[in-house]
Amino acid sequence: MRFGTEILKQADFLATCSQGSSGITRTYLSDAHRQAGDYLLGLMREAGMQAGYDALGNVVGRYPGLEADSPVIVTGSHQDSVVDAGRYDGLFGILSPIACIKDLHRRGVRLRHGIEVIGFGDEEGVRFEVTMIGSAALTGSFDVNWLDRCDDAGITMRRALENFGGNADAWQSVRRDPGRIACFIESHIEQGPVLLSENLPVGVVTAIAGVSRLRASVVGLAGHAGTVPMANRRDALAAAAEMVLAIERLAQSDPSPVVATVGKISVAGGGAINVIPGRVEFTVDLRSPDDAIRRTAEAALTNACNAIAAQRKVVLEWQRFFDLNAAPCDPYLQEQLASAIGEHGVKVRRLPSGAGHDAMKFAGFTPMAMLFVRCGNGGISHNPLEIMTAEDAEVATSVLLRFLEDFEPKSPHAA
Ligand code: HGY
Ligand code: MN
Ligand code: MN
Repeated sequence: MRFGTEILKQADFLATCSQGSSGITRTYLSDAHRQAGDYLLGLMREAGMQAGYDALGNVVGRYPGLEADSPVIVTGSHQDSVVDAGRYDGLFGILSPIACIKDLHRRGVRLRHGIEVIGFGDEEGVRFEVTMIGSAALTGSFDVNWLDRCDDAGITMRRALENFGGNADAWQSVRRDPGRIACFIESHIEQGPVLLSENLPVGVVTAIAGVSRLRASVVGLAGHAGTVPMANRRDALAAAAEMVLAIERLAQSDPSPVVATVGKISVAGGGAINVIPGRVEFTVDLRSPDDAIRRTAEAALTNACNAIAAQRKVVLEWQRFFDLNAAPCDPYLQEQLASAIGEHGVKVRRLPSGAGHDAMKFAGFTPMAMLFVRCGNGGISHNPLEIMTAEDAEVATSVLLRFLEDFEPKSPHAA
């Protein structure tokens, strides 16, 4: 194999770049981020690229093309992870293009267009609860207020950047001119069961689901667990629990493809075994490939929770802190990916992405496309059981290389 075995070995090393005592967790601007970033820079330089960190800690590698003033192909994915993650989410989309360029460099081949590979420092949003920081900065939607957001230890993003060796004040230098970019393409594990169930190694993404993220704060009345009669309680956790189940029921009953997840819930101060919880916060992650359906679902779930709050006499406040519309993938690029797949004798399967990706930030900024690669274990992801094979890594990387080698920007006159 030209690529697959090596890529999985590299992913195995990157899995050791982790914080905490067990599992894989690599958050933005952490020591683990630095360790993984340094390793990726080494791979990029070995592949003949000029490589370094940008002001926000993204890893950037460049492989110049024959035509210096032609727009570049940008590819890549995120190097951060969720808590207790798998080892391929994001990273495959950085390692695969590096392997492509290493192959071109070995053969002494330069393509017409330059290629830029980016390892985005944050996509999951674990540390500062804003996601896709790197791709947002590249495409002009970075919010300077994010620099003042604190992590759980009270460290601001600004301070974390200084500690990392970044430069918070130079965040605008990360922004790209869309006129200098021919397209953005991201390779990523599917994180779902479709390719696995149809026994296909790769697929072409048609669109990425839109996502709303909300934080609910439920305020009741703390009290003595032993003395307050049940009928007199305004128990914030019991109210939140009823809301969580109502959200699940609404998403389950919605005939359209809506998914809703309450991923975090906490009692203020951590709670105590003998105190009726007075204040609870929980998050909602709501997704649909159709933005109108997502908006309707969001109204339905907030109304249902507001009704529960009224009935239980607790105060419920909502804060929507993240909202990204569904991102269609460029049809022309989908065609180019499809022909690269066809040339490998693989049936072309088009499918939507339920998971969010950095590629979303490029929609409307530059033509964007995604290549999915099969993952095993039922397609599980955001879980240490996430798995892929060297054979599939091989096919996906070979398809990406063919896409890069054959890339022709869509002519302005093309239909
Ligand atoms: O949440 C997502 O869909 C992505 O993994 N950040
Ligand atoms: Mn992820
Ligand atoms: Mn990902």
